[in-house]
Amino acid sequence: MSILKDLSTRSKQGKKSIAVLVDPDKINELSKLDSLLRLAAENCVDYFFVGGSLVSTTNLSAIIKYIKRHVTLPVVLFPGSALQIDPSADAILFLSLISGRNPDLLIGQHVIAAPIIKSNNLEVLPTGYMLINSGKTTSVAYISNTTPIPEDKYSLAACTAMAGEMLGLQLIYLDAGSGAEREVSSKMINSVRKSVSVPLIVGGGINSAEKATRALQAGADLIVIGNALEKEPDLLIEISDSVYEWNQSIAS
Ligand code: 1GP
Repeated sequence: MSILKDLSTRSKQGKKSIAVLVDPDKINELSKLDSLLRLAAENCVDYFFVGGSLVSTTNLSAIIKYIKRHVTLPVVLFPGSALQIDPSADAILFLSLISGRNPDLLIGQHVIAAPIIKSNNLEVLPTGYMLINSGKTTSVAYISNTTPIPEDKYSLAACTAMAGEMLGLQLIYLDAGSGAEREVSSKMINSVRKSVSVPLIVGGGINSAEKATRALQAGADLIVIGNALEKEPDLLIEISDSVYEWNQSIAS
């Protein structure tokens, strides 16, 4: 099944998913991934996301191949630019940064990327990408040269997501930015959740099982965890247990 179909089906059933984010710049040796890969295989992780707002190393392809060699989970590109396209992944988040007004990230990079993506087998996941203010300036806000949506402007975020859905985007990703001081609030997630019916991805600053659970309760379908696992890989066990319990309660 395609990743998009799988996510939509799970979302309609109320089932939650987890993506582990790997930032290539943080991986100076592939073996650094070993404990995370083992934990992902042993727990209920659904996807690996690979990418970053600024990737300055050339190991993207090697990392994707290494992940695919060790686990059977789909690898999804989470690119900061058209430079981060790699055919060894399974899919690409085709991100339009709809919270910002930088034309290059609304449509420009996409024009450059389109023929490259078309010439290989990557599944395209058209995604409305929305940055939410989370405290101090994040790398993604700085590099994208966009202003995140203020964290208390719930209807602004809801209308942005609505417009994205009306434009045909099939996923909405609310991101506080990697390592954010404050994760996206429950109220913000909830107001966006109520405004669209496409699956909702939430990430940035989720560094405890409590925060992960709060995001799921507020309406996130897929939570993305990166930074926190670099410091504490075992956190994945706790988060995965909460997601597992949630999904079991839906099944029964
Ligand atoms: C960032 O949503 C992702 O774009 C994940 O954020 O690294 O803070 O988990 P963290």
